[in-house]
Amino acid sequence: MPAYYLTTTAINCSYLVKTRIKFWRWLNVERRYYDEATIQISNDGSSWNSVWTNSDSLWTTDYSWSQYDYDISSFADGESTVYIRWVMGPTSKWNIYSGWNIDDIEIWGVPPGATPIPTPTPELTPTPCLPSRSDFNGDGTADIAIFRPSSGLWAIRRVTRIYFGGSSDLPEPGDYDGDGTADAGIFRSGSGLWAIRGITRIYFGGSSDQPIPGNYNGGCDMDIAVFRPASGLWAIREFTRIYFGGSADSPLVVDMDGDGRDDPAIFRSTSGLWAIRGVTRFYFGNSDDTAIPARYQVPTNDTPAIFRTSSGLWAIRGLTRVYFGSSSDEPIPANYTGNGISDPGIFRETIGLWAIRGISRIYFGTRGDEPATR
Ligand SMILES: [Ca+2]
Ligand SMILES: [Ca+2]
Ligand SMILES: [Ca+2]
Ligand SMILES: [Ca+2]
Repeated sequence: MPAYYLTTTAINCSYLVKTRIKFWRWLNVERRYYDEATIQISNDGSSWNSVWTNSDSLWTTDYSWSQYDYDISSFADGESTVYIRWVMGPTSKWNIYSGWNIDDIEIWGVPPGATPIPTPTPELTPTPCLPSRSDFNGDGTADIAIFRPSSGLWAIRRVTRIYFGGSSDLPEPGDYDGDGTADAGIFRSGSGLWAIRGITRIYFGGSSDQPIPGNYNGGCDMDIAVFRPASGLWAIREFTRIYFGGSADSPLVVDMDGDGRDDPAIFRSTSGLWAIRGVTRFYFGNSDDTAIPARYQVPTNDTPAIFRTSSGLWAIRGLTRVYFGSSSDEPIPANYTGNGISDPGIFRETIGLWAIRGISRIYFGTRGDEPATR
């Protein structure tokens, strides 16, 4: 049998050190000369390094499940893309055994700067899982993408062009099934339809609601949710219904405490109030401003920020103030480079310009298009 591969999606370890992989195994193979069983690691999905390989002198004969634990720090620490694969083969055609059986795969690590790990009972934290909003090909970067309501076109730069949805729909991309790639999805406010391409069609919410998908309940998947300004209702599908904020507020979907779950939040531009439910309240910005929180400082937490349309100011709380863009632009901070950090970027719909600060200026899309990058 030739080699077969079981490969993970890209795992973001950019905020970890002392990274390890743990899993349970039940493996039976001949010695390596006849049957090869290996675990490999890669930062790009094409160049692979060995983590473990079976013995060339002894057969591997598991007779029960056992947990194994390997140090992958030399390839994983601080890396935004880490792929791991289990390889079965090539094998001989004689003496057929069970091969790999694996279960309960976990990535462990510690944040840099934490106190040294005590032994023999290390304090380890699992990697938070962050569903991508607009990484349509799963390579770790937010992709530049537009939705054209007139035809339902989704054009995703260097990835694909598909038709999904139409003129009465809002583009709501995100990884709704948690497989590591963002999915094209739309919300049709007239009927409350959510259609996620290849995954689901359901009705949730109605014509007075704003779509606010996010990852509220943890896991790796985006959760369907709506905000109803008149009553301040947050309805999060298969999770909860709460009241927070009201008609004067812009709903924000943010994870400022970095626990891997988005929290309901509002920006009240009349007073500059930010209220993050159960986390904090503070004042930042004013009535000229649009709230644009994103992961400007670390990959695991959103940082408050505003875009001042009149002047093109980006004010990122506790970090910086820069001028980028103007009143004809839509601010779109996103992880354009794949390091997990959001870079300021703008889409100028009138001419189809995408300008990513310090990185690139390209033309993609045209008048009437809506950006589908998040
Ligand atoms: Ca991508
Ligand atoms: Ca997906
Ligand atoms: Ca979720
Ligand atoms: Ca949170």
